[in-house]
Amino acid sequence: MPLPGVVRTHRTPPRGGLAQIRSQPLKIITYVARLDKRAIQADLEGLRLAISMAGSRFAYVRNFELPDPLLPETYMVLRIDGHAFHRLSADHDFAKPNDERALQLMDHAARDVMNEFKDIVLAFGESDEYSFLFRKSTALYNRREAKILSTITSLFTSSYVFNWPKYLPNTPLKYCPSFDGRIILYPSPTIVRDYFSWRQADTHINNLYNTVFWALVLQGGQTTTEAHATLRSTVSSTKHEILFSQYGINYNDLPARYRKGSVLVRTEVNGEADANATDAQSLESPSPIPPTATEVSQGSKKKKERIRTIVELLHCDIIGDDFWNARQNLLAD
Ligand SMILES: Nc1nc2c(ncn2[C@@H]2O[C@H](COP(=O)(O)OP(=O)(O)O)[C@@H](O)[C@H]2O)c(=O)[nH]1
Ligand SMILES: [Mg+2]
Repeated sequence: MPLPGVVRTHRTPPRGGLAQIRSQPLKIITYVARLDKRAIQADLEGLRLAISMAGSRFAYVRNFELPDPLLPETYMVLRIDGHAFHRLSADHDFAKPNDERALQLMDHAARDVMNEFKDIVLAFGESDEYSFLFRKSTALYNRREAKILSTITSLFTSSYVFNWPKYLPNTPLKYCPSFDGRIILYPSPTIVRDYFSWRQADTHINNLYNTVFWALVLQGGQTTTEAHATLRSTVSSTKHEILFSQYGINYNDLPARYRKGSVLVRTEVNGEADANATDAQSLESPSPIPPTATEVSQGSKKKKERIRTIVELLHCDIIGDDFWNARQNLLAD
């Protein structure tokens, strides 16, 4: 299609030919101007036609974009997991069995997600994974699954990469880490609790196994194959015994972060409290992130008390009742 405004000459040339043009330049300019306007109108018509064709002929492709709403009134848990972190941890010399710096980096990325998405009420992390619980009635992105999942997984990943140098300053990233993500819906508070119990039990089982395994290899001089064979079919108490009697390690003295994983919850602090200090201490981070505070005005207009909500990092038991009883809001509507 010609560009709007292109002047089409020779369609109705001025009578008198070139001589006329030379003798009456003003008239010719008027003629050209008129011709120009007609061309613009014609081209605009063509453009309108093309646009309406795009609307009618091509727009049907949108019908292939199917809605993907998550069931309302259900608890939503989003879990991300590092892709091929067995390899990534080896390629970047993570300490075995637990790399404090790498775990702190995971906590940092999870905190960034919680600071951005206020409908997340709880997060739990271990190893290369993090689970996020949304409040039951969340209407985030109209509960569109792909939108929620892709946005949060990508925010977590970009925070992980962005903050990597703060936690592992002497270990340049060799390639791009990535995380997969899934959303699981749970119909009842009991199942939500069981989900988080499952993840924390997994943390304990893995950590106990990995701690003994690497003691056998790094201190005991066994090959990895031998260490696996040593541990095959052993129960928990035997692993504790090997650790204590052969390596002088009391499992319960290991850092709570390794044994219990990381728990992120929102905690209210009043305006007088030093929210940053609380946050920094709990984060145990080399460069703590200032918390994004949700400020709520309370009381009369004259005297406003500020309630701030900070994301607090804990390494506590979440299988028993105490944690949940103290935070009834987590499973409320
Ligand atoms: N050395 C070390 N490895 C870790 C640490 N955290 C995670 N990993 C590795 O990451 C893996 C995570 O498990 P999984 O997701 O099943 O494996 P993936 O499929 O390779 O990501 C573990 O098996 C470890 O190899 C850590 O702190 N130190
Ligand atoms: Mg993984």
